[in-house]
Amino acid sequence: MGRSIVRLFFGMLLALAACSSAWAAGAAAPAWDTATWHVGVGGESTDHALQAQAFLPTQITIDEGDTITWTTGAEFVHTVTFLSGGQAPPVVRPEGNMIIQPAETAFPAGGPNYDGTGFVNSGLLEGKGKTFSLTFTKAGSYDYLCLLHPGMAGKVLVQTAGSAHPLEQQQVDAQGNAELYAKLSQGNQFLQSAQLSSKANANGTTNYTVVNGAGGNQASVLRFLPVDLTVKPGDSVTWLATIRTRFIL
Ligand SMILES: [Cu+2]
Repeated sequence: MGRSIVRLFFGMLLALAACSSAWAAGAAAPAWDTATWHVGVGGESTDHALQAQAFLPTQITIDEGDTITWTTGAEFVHTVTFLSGGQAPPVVRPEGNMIIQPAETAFPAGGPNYDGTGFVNSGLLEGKGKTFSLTFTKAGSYDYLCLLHPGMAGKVLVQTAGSAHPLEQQQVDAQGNAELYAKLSQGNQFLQSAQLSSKANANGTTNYTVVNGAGGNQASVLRFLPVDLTVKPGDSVTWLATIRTRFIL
């Protein structure tokens, strides 16, 4: 028993030696190391009320040949989309008596490599833990966005291959967490400062205004504000939309 384990161990050593000599012969060693980076897509409070509609962190610096994997952090829906100077496709489009979502918005397009040109889209990333990866093959500064949420934009700075990274992944994560905290705090301020507005009618009834959420630019509240409202028979409620979305024709 003991001897067979020893034999197995030496067998593995021999196999390793064979592999490394093949490597030394120059089979497939890359000229430099490439890295895979992680960026967050959105985040939320545990009750989903506060949403950060942002890439976390908003900006990242990588090298040519590196890959970014974006991962969603909220039970929400976002896209990771590079327009390369082109027009954003509509989120929805009327067709006959229906409203449809165009395939170019909903489904993945382009990738897995990006050289700064063309339309590259993750498609709808719905729910937490969804991923999208892209490898950057050319140095440059590239803007990207979420097709669904105005103001949800990010930037990738790609340095020439082999350049020193200004931040390591741990620092990128810390930056992303700080940005997430700031946006959720802003959302919480919207929630806490929500005021009930009402006006008295001549007949003695009251008209209340309930706001459909608040915020909308990277930080928002997905709740009717106020959350609870007590009215009397005869009173009326007006719901007021305040959050900007691209769900328009
Ligand atoms: Cu989004």
